[in-house]
Amino acid sequence: MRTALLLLVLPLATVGCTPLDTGFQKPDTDEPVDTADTDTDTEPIDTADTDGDLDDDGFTPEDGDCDDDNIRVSPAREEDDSDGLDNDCDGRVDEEWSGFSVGRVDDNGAGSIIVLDTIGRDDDTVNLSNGCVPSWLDHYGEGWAISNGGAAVSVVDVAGTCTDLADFSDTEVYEYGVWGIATMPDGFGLDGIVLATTVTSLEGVAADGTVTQLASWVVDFEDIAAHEFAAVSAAVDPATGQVGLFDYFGGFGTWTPDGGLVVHRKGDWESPTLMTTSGAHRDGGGWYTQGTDATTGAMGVYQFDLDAGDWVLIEGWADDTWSPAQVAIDGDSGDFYLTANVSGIFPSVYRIVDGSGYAADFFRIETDYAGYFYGIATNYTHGG
Ligand SMILES: [Ca+2]
Ligand SMILES: [Ca+2]
Ligand SMILES: [Ca+2]
Ligand SMILES: [Ca+2]
Repeated sequence: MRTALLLLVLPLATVGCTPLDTGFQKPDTDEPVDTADTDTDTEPIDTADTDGDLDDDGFTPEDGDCDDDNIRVSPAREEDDSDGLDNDCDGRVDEEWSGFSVGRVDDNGAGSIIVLDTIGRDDDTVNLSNGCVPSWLDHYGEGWAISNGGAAVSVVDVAGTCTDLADFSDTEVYEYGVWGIATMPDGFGLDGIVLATTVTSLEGVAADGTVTQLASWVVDFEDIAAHEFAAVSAAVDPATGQVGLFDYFGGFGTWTPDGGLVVHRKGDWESPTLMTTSGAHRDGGGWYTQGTDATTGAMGVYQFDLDAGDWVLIEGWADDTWSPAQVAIDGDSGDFYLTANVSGIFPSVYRIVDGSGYAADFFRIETDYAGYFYGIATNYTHGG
Protein backbone atom coordinates (compact mmCIF):
# COMPACT_ATOMS: atom_id res chain seq x y z
CA MET A 1 0.00 0.00 0.00
CA ARG A 2 1.18 3.46 -0.79
CA THR A 3 0.89 6.62 1.14
CA ALA A 4 2.18 10.10 0.31
CA LEU A 5 -0.48 12.70 -0.11
CA LEU A 6 0.18 16.19 1.09
CA LEU A 7 3.88 16.67 1.44
CA LEU A 8 4.39 20.40 1.68
CA VAL A 9 4.06 22.63 4.71
CA LEU A 10 1.97 25.71 4.25
CA PRO A 11 2.45 29.32 5.31
CA LEU A 12 -0.45 31.85 5.23
CA ALA A 13 -1.51 35.30 3.88
CA THR A 14 -4.21 37.43 2.23
CA VAL A 15 -6.35 37.12 -0.90
CA GLY A 16 -7.27 39.69 -3.57
CA CYS A 17 -10.16 39.77 -6.02
CA THR A 18 -10.54 41.23 -9.51
CA PRO A 19 -13.54 41.32 -11.87
CA LEU A 20 -14.37 38.11 -13.61
CA ASP A 21 -13.39 37.70 -17.23
CA THR A 22 -15.87 35.16 -18.48
CA GLY A 23 -14.20 35.00 -21.88
CA PHE A 24 -17.67 35.28 -23.44
CA GLN A 25 -17.71 36.79 -26.92
CA LYS A 26 -20.83 38.61 -28.05
CA PRO A 27 -22.00 37.37 -31.43
CA ASP A 28 -21.29 39.95 -34.09
CA THR A 29 -24.51 40.99 -35.78
CA ASP A 30 -23.17 43.61 -38.17
CA GLU A 31 -23.47 41.39 -41.21
CA PRO A 32 -27.12 40.73 -42.20
CA VAL A 33 -27.74 37.47 -43.97
CA ASP A 34 -28.15 37.94 -47.70
CA THR A 35 -31.70 39.31 -47.44
CA ALA A 36 -31.79 40.53 -51.03
CA ASP A 37 -31.07 37.07 -52.39
CA THR A 38 -34.05 35.92 -54.46
CA ASP A 39 -32.39 33.54 -56.85
CA THR A 40 -31.92 29.83 -56.37
CA ASP A 41 -28.14 29.67 -56.47
CA THR A 42 -26.42 27.11 -54.28
CA GLU A 43 -23.36 29.22 -53.54
CA PRO A 44 -22.57 29.66 -49.85
CA ILE A 45 -24.00 32.82 -48.33
CA ASP A 46 -21.66 35.75 -47.93
CA THR A 47 -18.80 34.59 -50.12
CA ALA A 48 -17.32 38.10 -50.07
CA ASP A 49 -17.27 38.10 -46.29
CA THR A 50 -14.81 40.50 -44.75
CA ASP A 51 -15.65 40.10 -41.06
CA GLY A 52 -14.03 36.69 -40.81
CA ASP A 53 -17.31 34.92 -39.98
CA LEU A 54 -17.85 32.91 -43.14
CA ASP A 55 -21.00 31.07 -42.12
CA ASP A 56 -22.56 34.11 -40.41
CA ASP A 57 -23.35 32.27 -37.20
CA GLY A 58 -21.98 35.14 -35.14
CA PHE A 59 -18.57 33.62 -34.40
CA THR A 60 -15.29 33.81 -36.27
CA PRO A 61 -12.73 31.03 -35.83
CA GLU A 62 -10.90 33.41 -33.46
CA ASP A 63 -14.15 33.71 -31.44
CA GLY A 64 -14.18 29.94 -31.12
CA ASP A 65 -16.13 28.77 -34.20
CA CYS A 66 -14.53 25.37 -34.74
CA ASP A 67 -16.30 24.91 -38.11
CA ASP A 68 -16.77 28.22 -39.92
CA ASP A 69 -18.62 26.46 -42.73
CA ASN A 70 -21.51 25.15 -40.61
CA ILE A 71 -24.04 27.25 -38.68
CA ARG A 72 -24.89 24.28 -36.46
CA VAL A 73 -21.38 24.38 -35.07
CA SER A 74 -20.44 27.32 -32.84
CA PRO A 75 -19.94 28.10 -29.15
CA ALA A 76 -23.64 29.14 -28.99
CA ARG A 77 -24.98 25.70 -30.02
CA GLU A 78 -26.12 22.85 -27.83
CA GLU A 79 -24.46 19.51 -28.49
CA ASP A 80 -26.42 17.04 -30.63
CA ASP A 81 -25.23 13.62 -29.49
CA SER A 82 -25.73 11.81 -32.81
CA ASP A 83 -24.52 14.00 -35.69
CA GLY A 84 -20.80 13.31 -35.44
CA LEU A 85 -20.05 17.03 -34.99
CA ASP A 86 -18.66 18.99 -32.07
CA ASN A 87 -21.66 21.35 -32.15
CA ASP A 88 -20.67 23.43 -29.12
CA CYS A 89 -16.95 23.60 -30.02
CA ASP A 90 -15.72 22.34 -26.65
CA GLY A 91 -13.45 19.72 -28.21
CA ARG A 92 -15.80 16.81 -27.44
CA VAL A 93 -17.86 15.17 -30.20
CA ASP A 94 -21.46 14.02 -29.49
CA GLU A 95 -20.82 14.16 -25.76
CA GLU A 96 -23.43 13.96 -23.05
CA TRP A 97 -22.48 14.36 -19.41
CA SER A 98 -23.16 11.13 -17.54
CA GLY A 99 -21.78 11.74 -14.04
CA PHE A 100 -18.40 11.34 -12.36
CA SER A 101 -15.67 8.87 -11.45
CA VAL A 102 -14.61 9.35 -7.84
CA GLY A 103 -11.46 7.95 -6.24
CA ARG A 104 -12.07 6.46 -2.79
CA VAL A 105 -9.56 5.25 -0.23
CA ASP A 106 -10.84 3.32 2.79
CA ASP A 107 -9.21 3.64 6.18
CA ASN A 108 -7.77 0.13 5.75
CA GLY A 109 -5.95 1.33 2.61
CA ALA A 110 -8.22 -0.27 0.00
CA GLY A 111 -8.69 1.85 -3.12
CA SER A 112 -11.74 1.96 -5.38
CA ILE A 113 -13.38 4.11 -8.04
CA ILE A 114 -17.06 4.93 -7.61
CA VAL A 115 -19.00 5.65 -10.81
CA LEU A 116 -21.83 8.12 -10.15
CA ASP A 117 -24.73 8.97 -12.45
CA THR A 118 -26.07 12.47 -13.12
CA ILE A 119 -28.19 12.58 -9.98
CA GLY A 120 -25.60 11.16 -7.64
CA ARG A 121 -26.49 7.48 -7.59
CA ASP A 122 -23.70 4.93 -7.19
CA ASP A 123 -23.87 3.07 -10.53
CA ASP A 124 -20.80 0.97 -9.89
CA THR A 125 -17.89 0.59 -7.49
CA VAL A 126 -14.67 -0.72 -9.04
CA ASN A 127 -12.28 -2.18 -6.47
CA LEU A 128 -8.65 -1.71 -7.45
CA SER A 129 -6.21 -4.61 -7.46
CA ASN A 130 -2.59 -4.56 -6.31
CA GLY A 131 -3.18 -2.15 -3.42
CA CYS A 132 -3.60 0.74 -5.86
CA VAL A 133 -4.86 4.05 -4.50
CA PRO A 134 -6.58 6.65 -6.78
CA SER A 135 -5.11 9.89 -5.40
CA TRP A 136 -5.82 11.71 -8.68
CA LEU A 137 -7.54 10.19 -11.69
CA ASP A 138 -8.60 10.74 -15.28
CA HIS A 139 -10.11 8.63 -18.03
CA TYR A 140 -7.85 6.35 -20.04
CA GLY A 141 -9.44 4.24 -22.77
CA GLU A 142 -12.45 2.48 -21.24
CA GLY A 143 -10.87 2.71 -17.78
CA TRP A 144 -8.77 5.21 -15.89
CA ALA A 145 -5.26 6.46 -15.32
CA ILE A 146 -4.42 7.26 -11.70
CA SER A 147 -1.74 8.87 -9.63
CA ASN A 148 -1.20 5.80 -7.49
CA GLY A 149 -0.73 7.07 -3.97
CA GLY A 150 1.84 9.59 -5.20
CA ALA A 151 4.28 6.79 -6.09
CA ALA A 152 3.38 5.72 -9.64
CA VAL A 153 1.26 6.47 -12.67
CA SER A 154 -0.94 3.43 -13.15
CA VAL A 155 -3.81 2.36 -15.38
CA VAL A 156 -6.99 0.69 -14.20
CA ASP A 157 -9.37 -1.30 -16.41
CA VAL A 158 -13.14 -1.51 -15.88
CA ALA A 159 -12.68 -4.67 -13.81
CA GLY A 160 -10.31 -2.85 -11.45
CA THR A 161 -7.07 -4.50 -12.57
CA CYS A 162 -4.40 -1.95 -11.77
CA THR A 163 -1.05 -1.90 -13.58
CA ASP A 164 1.82 0.51 -12.95
CA LEU A 165 3.01 2.31 -16.10
CA ALA A 166 5.80 4.35 -14.56
CA ASP A 167 7.34 4.50 -11.11
CA PHE A 168 7.87 7.89 -9.47
CA SER A 169 8.82 6.64 -6.01
CA ASP A 170 12.58 7.28 -6.29
CA THR A 171 12.92 10.53 -4.33
CA GLU A 172 16.45 10.98 -5.68
CA VAL A 173 14.81 11.63 -9.06
CA TYR A 174 11.33 12.80 -8.10
CA GLU A 175 11.69 14.51 -4.73
CA TYR A 176 7.94 14.90 -4.18
CA GLY A 177 6.71 11.83 -6.07
CA VAL A 178 3.87 12.21 -8.58
CA TRP A 179 0.81 14.33 -7.92
CA GLY A 180 -1.97 15.26 -10.35
CA ILE A 181 -2.47 13.59 -13.70
CA ALA A 182 -4.50 14.27 -16.86
CA THR A 183 -4.88 12.30 -20.07
CA MET A 184 -4.10 14.17 -23.30
CA PRO A 185 -6.96 14.06 -25.82
CA ASP A 186 -6.17 12.84 -29.34
CA GLY A 187 -5.10 15.24 -32.06
CA PHE A 188 -2.34 17.30 -30.44
CA GLY A 189 0.63 15.04 -31.09
CA LEU A 190 0.48 13.39 -27.68
CA ASP A 191 -2.33 10.85 -28.20
CA GLY A 192 -2.82 8.61 -25.19
CA ILE A 193 -0.09 10.28 -23.15
CA VAL A 194 -0.81 10.61 -19.43
CA LEU A 195 0.42 13.97 -18.13
CA ALA A 196 1.90 13.77 -14.66
CA THR A 197 2.88 16.64 -12.34
CA THR A 198 5.78 16.10 -9.96
CA VAL A 199 5.79 19.56 -8.30
CA THR A 200 9.04 20.32 -10.16
CA SER A 201 8.05 19.19 -13.68
CA LEU A 202 5.43 18.04 -16.14
CA GLU A 203 6.09 14.53 -17.40
CA GLY A 204 4.44 12.59 -20.21
CA VAL A 205 3.86 8.87 -19.59
CA ALA A 206 3.29 6.63 -22.64
CA ALA A 207 1.39 3.33 -22.68
CA ASP A 208 4.70 1.43 -22.75
CA GLY A 209 5.86 3.22 -19.60
CA THR A 210 8.28 5.60 -21.32
CA VAL A 211 8.51 8.87 -19.40
CA THR A 212 9.35 12.09 -21.27
CA GLN A 213 9.91 15.37 -19.48
CA LEU A 214 7.72 18.02 -21.14
CA ALA A 215 8.58 21.00 -18.93
CA SER A 216 10.39 21.82 -15.72
CA TRP A 217 10.75 24.92 -13.58
CA VAL A 218 12.61 26.19 -10.53
CA VAL A 219 11.28 24.96 -7.19
CA ASP A 220 13.16 26.56 -4.32
CA PHE A 221 11.60 26.48 -0.86
CA GLU A 222 14.63 28.29 0.58
CA ASP A 223 14.71 31.26 -1.77
CA ILE A 224 11.41 32.83 -2.82
CA ALA A 225 13.16 35.11 -5.34
CA ALA A 226 14.55 32.12 -7.23
CA HIS A 227 11.38 30.04 -6.86
CA GLU A 228 8.98 29.88 -9.83
CA PHE A 229 6.29 27.35 -9.46
CA ALA A 230 5.12 24.21 -7.60
CA ALA A 231 2.55 22.56 -9.87
CA VAL A 232 0.62 19.76 -8.20
CA SER A 233 -2.22 19.24 -10.65
CA ALA A 234 -2.96 19.38 -14.39
CA ALA A 235 -6.03 19.63 -16.60
CA VAL A 236 -6.46 19.85 -20.38
CA ASP A 237 -8.65 22.00 -22.64
CA PRO A 238 -9.86 19.34 -25.12
CA ALA A 239 -10.60 22.00 -27.76
CA THR A 240 -7.04 23.32 -27.96
CA GLY A 241 -4.82 20.76 -26.22
CA GLN A 242 -3.61 23.47 -23.85
CA VAL A 243 -2.64 22.12 -20.42
CA GLY A 244 -3.41 24.06 -17.23
CA LEU A 245 -0.97 23.62 -14.34
CA PHE A 246 -2.20 24.36 -10.82
CA ASP A 247 0.28 25.40 -8.15
CA TYR A 248 -0.10 24.36 -4.50
CA PHE A 249 0.44 27.96 -3.36
CA GLY A 250 -1.98 29.64 -5.80
CA GLY A 251 0.20 29.92 -8.88
CA PHE A 252 -1.03 29.01 -12.35
CA GLY A 253 0.65 28.12 -15.63
CA THR A 254 -0.23 26.82 -19.07
CA TRP A 255 1.72 24.52 -21.34
CA THR A 256 1.33 23.60 -25.01
CA PRO A 257 3.42 21.19 -27.09
CA ASP A 258 4.43 24.04 -29.42
CA GLY A 259 4.64 27.02 -27.06
CA GLY A 260 5.97 25.35 -23.94
CA LEU A 261 5.37 26.66 -20.42
CA VAL A 262 3.95 30.07 -19.54
CA VAL A 263 3.76 30.87 -15.81
CA HIS A 264 0.84 33.29 -15.47
CA ARG A 265 1.09 33.56 -11.73
CA LYS A 266 4.05 32.67 -9.57
CA GLY A 267 3.43 30.26 -6.72
CA ASP A 268 4.32 32.31 -3.65
CA TRP A 269 4.99 29.86 -0.82
CA GLU A 270 6.17 32.71 1.43
CA SER A 271 2.85 34.56 1.38
CA PRO A 272 0.32 32.49 -0.55
CA THR A 273 -3.23 33.71 -1.10
CA LEU A 274 -4.80 30.45 -2.14
CA MET A 275 -3.97 26.85 -1.35
CA THR A 276 -5.10 24.20 -3.81
CA THR A 277 -4.54 20.61 -4.85
CA SER A 278 -6.47 20.34 -8.10
CA GLY A 279 -7.98 22.19 -11.03
CA ALA A 280 -10.25 21.67 -14.00
CA HIS A 281 -11.02 23.17 -17.39
CA ARG A 282 -14.64 24.04 -18.06
CA ASP A 283 -15.79 22.82 -21.49
CA GLY A 284 -15.97 25.86 -23.73
CA GLY A 285 -13.58 27.98 -21.67
CA GLY A 286 -11.99 28.80 -18.36
CA TRP A 287 -9.59 27.33 -15.82
CA TYR A 288 -10.93 26.69 -12.33
CA THR A 289 -9.62 25.47 -9.03
CA GLN A 290 -11.02 24.48 -5.69
CA GLY A 291 -9.10 26.18 -2.94
CA THR A 292 -8.79 27.52 0.54
CA ASP A 293 -8.21 31.18 1.32
CA ALA A 294 -4.85 31.08 3.08
CA THR A 295 -5.86 33.86 5.50
CA THR A 296 -9.45 33.13 6.44
CA GLY A 297 -9.60 29.41 5.77
CA ALA A 298 -12.78 30.00 3.73
CA MET A 299 -13.24 27.61 0.85
CA GLY A 300 -14.24 28.41 -2.67
CA VAL A 301 -14.19 27.75 -6.37
CA TYR A 302 -11.98 30.20 -8.26
CA GLN A 303 -11.51 31.02 -11.94
CA PHE A 304 -8.18 32.18 -13.27
CA ASP A 305 -8.31 35.62 -14.93
CA LEU A 306 -5.57 35.42 -17.55
CA ASP A 307 -5.56 39.20 -18.13
CA ALA A 308 -5.26 40.10 -14.46
CA GLY A 309 -3.00 37.14 -13.68
CA ASP A 310 -5.00 36.25 -10.58
CA TRP A 311 -7.74 34.01 -9.24
CA VAL A 312 -11.30 35.32 -8.94
CA LEU A 313 -13.69 33.84 -6.40
CA ILE A 314 -16.72 32.32 -8.16
CA GLU A 315 -18.49 30.61 -5.26
CA GLY A 316 -17.39 30.50 -1.64
CA TRP A 317 -18.58 29.05 1.60
CA ALA A 318 -17.34 28.96 5.18
CA ASP A 319 -17.39 25.68 7.05
CA ASP A 320 -14.14 24.74 8.68
CA THR A 321 -15.19 21.12 9.18
CA TRP A 322 -14.98 20.69 5.40
CA SER A 323 -11.80 19.88 3.62
CA PRO A 324 -12.22 20.10 -0.17
CA ALA A 325 -9.92 17.73 -2.02
CA GLN A 326 -10.43 18.01 -5.78
CA VAL A 327 -12.75 19.58 -8.36
CA ALA A 328 -14.48 18.50 -11.58
CA ILE A 329 -16.99 20.36 -13.74
CA ASP A 330 -20.13 19.13 -15.46
CA GLY A 331 -19.51 20.18 -19.05
CA ASP A 332 -23.22 20.64 -19.79
CA SER A 333 -24.29 22.98 -16.96
CA GLY A 334 -20.88 24.22 -15.83
CA ASP A 335 -21.67 23.26 -12.23
CA PHE A 336 -18.81 22.34 -9.90
CA TYR A 337 -18.41 19.05 -8.06
CA LEU A 338 -15.84 18.71 -5.30
CA THR A 339 -14.61 15.73 -3.42
CA ALA A 340 -14.55 16.78 0.22
CA ASN A 341 -13.96 15.13 3.53
CA VAL A 342 -15.84 16.16 6.63
CA SER A 343 -13.69 15.83 9.68
CA GLY A 344 -14.56 12.62 11.51
CA ILE A 345 -17.95 12.21 9.82
CA PHE A 346 -18.04 11.20 6.15
CA PRO A 347 -16.57 11.94 2.74
CA SER A 348 -18.79 13.67 0.20
CA VAL A 349 -19.03 14.83 -3.36
CA TYR A 350 -20.21 18.40 -2.97
CA ARG A 351 -22.23 20.11 -5.72
CA ILE A 352 -22.00 23.87 -6.28
CA VAL A 353 -24.50 25.22 -8.77
CA ASP A 354 -22.76 27.91 -10.79
CA GLY A 355 -24.05 31.41 -10.09
CA SER A 356 -26.72 30.36 -7.59
CA GLY A 357 -25.00 30.20 -4.23
CA TYR A 358 -26.47 26.71 -3.88
CA ALA A 359 -24.08 24.13 -2.47
CA ALA A 360 -24.96 20.75 -0.99
CA ASP A 361 -24.04 17.09 -0.91
CA PHE A 362 -24.40 15.34 -4.26
CA PHE A 363 -23.19 11.97 -2.99
CA ARG A 364 -21.98 10.71 0.36
CA ILE A 365 -21.50 7.52 2.33
CA GLU A 366 -23.06 7.92 5.74
CA THR A 367 -23.31 4.48 7.29
CA ASP A 368 -20.37 3.16 9.27
CA TYR A 369 -17.85 4.23 6.70
CA ALA A 370 -14.31 5.33 7.39
CA GLY A 371 -12.35 6.66 4.45
CA TYR A 372 -11.78 9.52 2.06
CA PHE A 373 -12.59 10.72 -1.44
CA TYR A 374 -9.74 12.12 -3.55
CA GLY A 375 -9.64 12.21 -7.37
CA ILE A 376 -12.69 13.12 -9.43
CA ALA A 377 -13.19 13.11 -13.21
CA THR A 378 -16.21 14.05 -15.32
CA ASN A 379 -17.82 11.19 -17.25
CA TYR A 380 -19.35 11.52 -20.70
CA THR A 381 -21.16 9.19 -23.04
CA HIS A 382 -20.62 9.73 -26.75
CA GLY A 383 -23.26 9.08 -29.41
CA GLY A 384 -27.05 8.90 -28.95
CA1 LIG B 1 -18.80 31.44 -38.04
CA1 LIG C 1 -19.93 27.67 -37.48
CA1 LIG D 1 -19.02 19.16 -27.97
CA1 LIG E 1 -22.65 16.52 -32.09
